[in-house]
Amino acid sequence: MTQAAKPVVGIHAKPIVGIHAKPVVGIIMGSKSDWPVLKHAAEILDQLGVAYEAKVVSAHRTPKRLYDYATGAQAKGLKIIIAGAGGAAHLPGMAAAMTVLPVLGVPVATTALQGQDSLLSILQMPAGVPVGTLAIGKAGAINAGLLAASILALSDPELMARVAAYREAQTAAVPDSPEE
Ligand code: RP5
Repeated sequence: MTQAAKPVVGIHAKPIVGIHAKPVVGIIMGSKSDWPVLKHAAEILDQLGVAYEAKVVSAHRTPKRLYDYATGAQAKGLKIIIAGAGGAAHLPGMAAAMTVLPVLGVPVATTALQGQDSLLSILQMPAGVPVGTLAIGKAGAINAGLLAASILALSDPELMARVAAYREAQTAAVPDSPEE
């Protein structure tokens, strides 16, 4: 029997005309304890109106769940996987090994080595199976969401406009003076 991954959150899609109702981004994480970091990717996708799903998929604790998720991702309509993990952090690389979808890896800081272990583990993929590696922690999760949206926007002009508007709002929010 297939070991189904229990969703942490379901399918989030803001009612913006033209977006996909089905998840196109799969956010996976090695542990529920990674969610405080990975939720920042989810929040960006919410803001940009990109439908996603988020699941706990551990490479070492639930290897069959990972196999089923990665091998089935393309067929169920996912376009990009964001994979976050801490420690040895083999989840992004293992997921990438089992799908040709782009995999964006987010290193999660754990207490022992502050995420440098995860960063190097995710980053140093041998040639042939890429993982697009983001920064450690919250910044990496936010950028994974933004990068996923930019990739999807290549074939979705309305999403491209929303990504551009996000950037413009960000620029407009930067004060001239630190005392403003
Ligand atoms: C990794 O081990 C997870 O990605 C998490 O970052 C880390 C610790 O997991 P827990 O012990 O908190 O479940 O697999």
